[in-house]
Amino acid sequence: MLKIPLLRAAFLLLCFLVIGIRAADAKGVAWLDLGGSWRVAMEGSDETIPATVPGCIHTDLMAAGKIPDPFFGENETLVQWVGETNWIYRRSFELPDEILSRAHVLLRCEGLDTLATIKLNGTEIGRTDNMFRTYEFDVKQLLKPGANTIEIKFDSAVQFVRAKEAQRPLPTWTSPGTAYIRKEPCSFGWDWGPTLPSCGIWKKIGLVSFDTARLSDVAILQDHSQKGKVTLGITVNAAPATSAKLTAQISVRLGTREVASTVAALTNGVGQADVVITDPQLWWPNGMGAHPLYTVTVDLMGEDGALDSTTKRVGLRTLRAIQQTDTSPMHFVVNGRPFFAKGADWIPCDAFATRVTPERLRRYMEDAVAANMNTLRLWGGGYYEEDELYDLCDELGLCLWVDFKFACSTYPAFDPAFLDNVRIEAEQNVKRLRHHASIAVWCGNNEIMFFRGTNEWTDKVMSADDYYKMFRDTIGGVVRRLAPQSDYVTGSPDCGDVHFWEVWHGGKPFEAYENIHGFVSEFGFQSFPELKTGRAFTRPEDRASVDSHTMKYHERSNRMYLDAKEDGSLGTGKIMHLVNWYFRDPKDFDSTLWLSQITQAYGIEHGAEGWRREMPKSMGCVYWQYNDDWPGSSWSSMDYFGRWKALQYAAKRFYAPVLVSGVADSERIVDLYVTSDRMDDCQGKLQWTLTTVAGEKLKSGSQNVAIPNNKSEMVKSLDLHRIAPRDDSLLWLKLIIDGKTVSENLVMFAYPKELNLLDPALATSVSEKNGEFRVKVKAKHPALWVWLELDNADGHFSDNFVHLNGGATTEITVRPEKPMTRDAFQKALRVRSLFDTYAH
Ligand code: BMA
Repeated sequence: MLKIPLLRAAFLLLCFLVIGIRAADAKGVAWLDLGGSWRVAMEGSDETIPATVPGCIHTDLMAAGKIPDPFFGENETLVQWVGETNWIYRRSFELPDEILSRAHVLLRCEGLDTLATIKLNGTEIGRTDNMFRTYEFDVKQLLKPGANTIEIKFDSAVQFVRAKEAQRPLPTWTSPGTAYIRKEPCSFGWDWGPTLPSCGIWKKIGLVSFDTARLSDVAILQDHSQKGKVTLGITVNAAPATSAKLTAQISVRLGTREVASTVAALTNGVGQADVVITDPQLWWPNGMGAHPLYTVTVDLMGEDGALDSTTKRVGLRTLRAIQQTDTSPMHFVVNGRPFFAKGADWIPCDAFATRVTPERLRRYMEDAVAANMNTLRLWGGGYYEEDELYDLCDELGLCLWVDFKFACSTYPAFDPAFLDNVRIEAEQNVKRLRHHASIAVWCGNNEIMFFRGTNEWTDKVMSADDYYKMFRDTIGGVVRRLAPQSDYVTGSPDCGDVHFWEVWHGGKPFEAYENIHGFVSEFGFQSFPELKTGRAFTRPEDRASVDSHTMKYHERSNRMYLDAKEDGSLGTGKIMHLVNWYFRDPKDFDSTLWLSQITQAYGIEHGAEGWRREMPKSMGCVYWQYNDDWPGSSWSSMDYFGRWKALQYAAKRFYAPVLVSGVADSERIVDLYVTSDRMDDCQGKLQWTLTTVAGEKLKSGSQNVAIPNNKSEMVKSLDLHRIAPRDDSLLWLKLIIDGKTVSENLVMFAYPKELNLLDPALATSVSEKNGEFRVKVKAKHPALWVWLELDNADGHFSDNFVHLNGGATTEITVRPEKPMTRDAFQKALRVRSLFDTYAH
């Protein structure tokens, strides 16, 4: 008798180890994970290779040595056949009895990319066509005890869209026909990323089994109308609807302390309860306060005990996106307080989404906070991000502008089946994400308003009717119904936000930013990545110049536009045009890369400081773009490897909670501004020093300033006409609060290229403490954009690209990514400034 249970236990243990079954737990819902090792083959071929699930065909082929790394050189071109091919994923699995013995057994696929045909034990159970949806199939009757097989065939998305486009072309700026499929738009290529449309099981897959019912949805609304308390209105849904007596036990915790609890009875699968939280700890964006999160646990109880359980973390806040009116720009309001949105536009951080780890996401989000951002816009051409990203933004106080995944194209809203597919996609993602404190606004699409015509579709536009049917009624309807406390806008820039592209696409200089105002949700300028990143995708000969074929191949701008040049020379030319507009000729390849970054930082700072200065006339600055999905030249402030470009350091300064800045007119009258995003009023001391370019002091002064909260004010006007030669003076600004320098800035009266800088003779000294290095840099003469770099090593730099007055010293802390001896550090350290990028 003893033998059988022992064998059973051994079998179950084996199942656990082999396929990661989470055995039927106390809560009553069991999950048999079908991720892990699969095999994949080209349709029609007997040759299989190992596959990893979740994963995608490109990473499987790379791991098997069947294709080269598409990110290197021009390999992307060589692997285009992968997207043209149909692929079949297969595995077998052992089925433990307790899965099969349950009343309900479902195959749950949280992400299939994209045109999938699923077979279980040889029988087709369904077809899917939307990578953004979760699909479930009732498979109880098809499963058998012991060995079972599952097979998922993915048809080529590239061939599918080609055929659709041939039937009826859709006006677009992107790859023709790709709007016909609900698949990550930018996987077909974008003006910053490669064309690598993949396929595969890109999210979790497994069997869900349960008896009576399980939780199908939990919705949480917040009522802040009464002082001293917040009421959570919680609606619990269970499925299937059953006659069994069900209740939901609801508990709310702050940290480990339970702050409220209640029980709701369910009728026809629905229960509702209010939970009152007294002395609520409010959630605030980064820079405005803390970001406490309350954990709401819902236990679904049947007559015999627990059936299912879920937790959701919520932040107690109201967060609104107020649309533009005649008198005020679009702006965010948190807990009744309007605030200036400071941030950048997020794109997928890898062309292969399945390679993105929670650790990588954490780093990006922490780096946004380190750059004093409070907002990220999750742009519409990527995919709906994983829960981890939203969790991080909740924890860190980053407000999210969430685009639905539609961008730069018309979509077949004339097809009812397509609209229905979109509706379900929107419902599922809104339900999954709506509780996150970080979500400030939902937005139907990116830039499709530019394709909105009048009555009819033409070869250039979609009908206004279809536009509104899809973005206002279908998607907007879902948000209004499922997330009624969130604001929704049909598109960006549909709601009075601004996408300003006259500098990059229009070829104007950075001063053009002065002509626009409001909530600027896109504007940007490209730069080259630094040499270490360049080495990751080029051969030595490609690094002879930024005009080498491979360097241009990794610059994608303007391919999407009419003036496209396939070889990337247009984008590279645009970078160099403004480098030369503001700076002198860089002396070599490496200097060109860095000088392009300095140019980018100089330009974006010009826009950002201007909009912050004029708040509340402008209330948002979200630059394009935060990150990259492959190594190359782009608008990003952090490259594919997460290396900070000069712009990211500049952002840290121009997004500082309190900013000092100056605007000079052609007569050298300089208006000095202090802009505060703080919650409280404070006092500060403003210091200013006028020097020659050689560092000789011409004049200086200081004054105490009262700094009101959430306000920007001009605090002083200096008339330097007589004493400041236009191209031979620099005005150094410093703002001190409570004895601490909170903001420093530099006003120039001429373009940097007009300044005859002297060799600053930078002197460096290094000290080490606990693996961190303190680097002191002293300049003999004014040094602009002083930066540290580690050869062949990465590290975290407390600051970089700083301006140093003659005789001044700065101290930068460097934490190498991998431990380094002091000797190795000193050998790897390079300290340079603008002066070093020119030939002398
Ligand atoms: C914007 C974006 C993107 C694009 C970027 C740069 O309009 O919405 O589609 O990558 O410009 O051109």
